[in-house]
Amino acid sequence: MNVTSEPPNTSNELGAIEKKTFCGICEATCGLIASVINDRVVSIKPDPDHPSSRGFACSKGVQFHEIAADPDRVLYPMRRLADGSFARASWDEALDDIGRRLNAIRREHGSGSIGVAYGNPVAWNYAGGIATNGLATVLGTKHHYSSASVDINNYFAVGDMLYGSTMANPLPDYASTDFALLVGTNPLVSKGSLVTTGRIRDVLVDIKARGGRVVVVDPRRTETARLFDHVPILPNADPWLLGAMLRVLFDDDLVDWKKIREQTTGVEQLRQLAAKFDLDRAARESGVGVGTITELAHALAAAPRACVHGRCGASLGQYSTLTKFLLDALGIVTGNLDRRGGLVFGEPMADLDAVGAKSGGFHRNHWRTRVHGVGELNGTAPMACLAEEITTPGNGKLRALIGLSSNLVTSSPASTKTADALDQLDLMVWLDPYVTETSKHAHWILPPALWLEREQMPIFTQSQALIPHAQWVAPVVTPRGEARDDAWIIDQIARRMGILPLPLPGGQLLAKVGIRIKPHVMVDLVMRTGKHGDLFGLRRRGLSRKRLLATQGAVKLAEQCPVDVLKDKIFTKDRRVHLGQAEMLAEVDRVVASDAVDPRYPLRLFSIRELRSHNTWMHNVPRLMAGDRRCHAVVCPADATAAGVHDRDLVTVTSPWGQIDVPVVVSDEVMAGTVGLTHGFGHSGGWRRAVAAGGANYNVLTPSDPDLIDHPSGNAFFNGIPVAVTATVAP
Ligand SMILES: Nc1nc2c(c(=O)[nH]1)N[C@H]1C(S)=C(S)[C@@H](COP(=O)(O)OP(=O)(O)OC[C@H]3O[C@@H](n4cnc5c(=O)[nH]c(N)nc54)[C@H](O)[C@@H]3O)O[C@H]1N2
Ligand SMILES: Nc1nc2c(c(=O)[nH]1)N[C@H]1C(S)=C(S)[C@@H](COP(=O)(O)OP(=O)(O)OC[C@H]3O[C@@H](n4cnc5c(=O)[nH]c(N)nc54)[C@H](O)[C@@H]3O)O[C@H]1N2
Ligand code: SF4
Ligand SMILES: [Mo]
Repeated sequence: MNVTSEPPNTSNELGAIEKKTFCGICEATCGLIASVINDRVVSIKPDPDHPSSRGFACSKGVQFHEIAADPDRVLYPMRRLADGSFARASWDEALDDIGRRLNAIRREHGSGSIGVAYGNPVAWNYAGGIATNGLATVLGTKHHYSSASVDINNYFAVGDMLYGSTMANPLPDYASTDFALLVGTNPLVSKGSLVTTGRIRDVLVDIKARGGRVVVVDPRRTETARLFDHVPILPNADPWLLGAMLRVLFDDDLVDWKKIREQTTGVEQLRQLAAKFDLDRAARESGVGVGTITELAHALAAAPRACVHGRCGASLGQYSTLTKFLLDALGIVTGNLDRRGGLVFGEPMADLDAVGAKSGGFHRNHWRTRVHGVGELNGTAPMACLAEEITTPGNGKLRALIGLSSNLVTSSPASTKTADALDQLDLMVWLDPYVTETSKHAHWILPPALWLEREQMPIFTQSQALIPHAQWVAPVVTPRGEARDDAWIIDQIARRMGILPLPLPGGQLLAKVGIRIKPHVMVDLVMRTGKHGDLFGLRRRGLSRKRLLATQGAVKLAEQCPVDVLKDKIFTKDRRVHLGQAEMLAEVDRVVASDAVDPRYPLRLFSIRELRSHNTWMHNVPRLMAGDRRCHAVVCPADATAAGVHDRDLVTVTSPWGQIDVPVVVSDEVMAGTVGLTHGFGHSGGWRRAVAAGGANYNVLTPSDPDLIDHPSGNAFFNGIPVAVTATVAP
């Protein structure tokens, strides 16, 4: 790997300065070139030289300057008035008031009554994320809520069980595989998740082009499923399919005993777990026939190099840790772990995951939540528990909440309950560029800089890139108005409490003598002393923040992820993969004992993502909302007839936990017995176009009862919600 400094930012024919950066919206983390005139981004285009995205960017990335310039954007600290409206204040007024109130709450109720919450965009905000984690760590609070618990907690739990660290997670080596089994992921739209590769459509199409096979297991004939072999499945039934496949592998002696002996322990327990899946019942429960289950297992075993990958469809059912465990188990027992074209481990620019794993920074079940005793994961409690922690009286009740980049009223379970609970907080401070259905509940909304306006390194996606690369970029433009870095805002709030928000042992002591270590120093230190680092000058062409900031674009670290590295990449004491997991056996027993369908709610609901939406927050951009874009449900013709509804009708979707009205599309792209629903809609607050887009909030229909979410990880239960669809009766 070479780092060479190219000439700094170049200017184009219009006199605009061109600056290379990377997109901070989704996990593809595409390389971009922003054209800047007078400190304003006027256009964004893909970077053809980026080693991963190679000239690709989607409509969201190249429109992002419209968000930065959005007239509805919050640009100043805003105080909520008695009538619910917001009035501009100065930073000093805001921070002094927040500090005073936090200190009063702390004196009276202790640090444990103060909480933090963050959502998805923190994954592209290394400094903001470190500062917020630091604040929670130093406060020693259990009230630490992360969107990982509505997304990927099941991955963390499986990492902990199989590989000895919540952060250890193998990646599907798409570029060299012969067979890819995709379960509950739609990369043509999402651009990939928990795997980072630019041009993912091309990467997958290439598998087929070189004679390989891609199988897509999904209740909907998605954009991805249309290109490959589609296996429709009922939502929330993945453990049945995957468990039955595992059973076939053992029963038909298709497993790779040599690799199992080399790499793992506990295979006998895994075999016993698989034996609990009856094939005929699996077929009934999942809607996938015994013939298909058997054929898939045989194909997976027969492929010279095969990989498996699951995402939201496999992560947001009721037994999501078991689902992910079974998926990995399929890859492992067929000998595909740590093999080219199989499941491989990433090569990050700064191996924070390894440092965290070795220093005990990542864990599971070290403590339990106050109200329902749900186990923590990486020091965080599930979003599903947030409302009850606010509303349940007693010691340790959550009284003050500081949140950033989270629209949890829309993105977390039991939205109505959550929204009501927020109003009971003594103090709510929210860092968000918009007055959203969440931030509108806050006493203070503080204006964050957006990713074009802050320094960035890809803290989250660096360890999951299939083409390992390094990039660290300076802000492209200065923040608009009085917006400030999230990290700066958190630091200022913490200062008012006499805290340095850094999750570093010894950090507080140093701060007391005036040495305040900043997040970039921490990450730079890990990078410089790591495999690709400059070792403070000892390695002449190695990485450092300074050198990367001076470099235009990204630096390729390797052509592909390494193989034969298992012992360096996992953290179990014996450096083996632990297949024998009593907790998973217990989960299988729960699945096997699960109830039959309640006839009042005969259909199963699942979530749909769209290309021009991003979770809950891209509905205010005119060009992304062009055309007839609406929140909608999708049912198949037979289910529509049974419910007496027609294409474009307004329908009422009812679950045991809530009810919403949405327009319906009748289409055979969804499997019979299921209802697809776009999520992330139903806005209120000050983002006018998003509010005007209408629609309803999916998560009004989802439960927060801790018994109903995934037990081992606390991950939310969104897909497979029992529902009924009826024609909406006019009021
Ligand atoms: N029913 C259902 N619910 C789901 C899902 C599903 O599939 N179905 N998916 C889940 C998943 S995977 C996720 S990740 C979550 C996502 O949901 P959230 O975690 O809530 O994240 P987003 O909706 O992406 O954005 C949250 C907020 O961040 C603000 N924001 C954007 N950039 C910045 C920034 O730089 N700084 C600050 N301070 N704020 C910023 C935006 O204005 C927005 O209000 O939703 C989950 N909810
Ligand atoms: N355009 C766009 N891109 C995004 C996002 C976005 O909102 N818009 N969000 C980003 C985020 S935060 C994330 S986490 C990723 C998610 O990345 P993905 O998981 O790849 O994206 P989804 O579109 O949610 O794909 C999940 C698929 O699972 C299917 N599914 C639902 N329930 C089940 C089930 O029970 N079993 C199975 N087998 N399948 C099921 C759905 O039909 C859907 O096709 O995308 C990221 N990228
Ligand atoms: S695919 Fe994702 S990372 Fe790439 S430009 Fe679009 S939103 Fe940004
Ligand atoms: Mo996500």
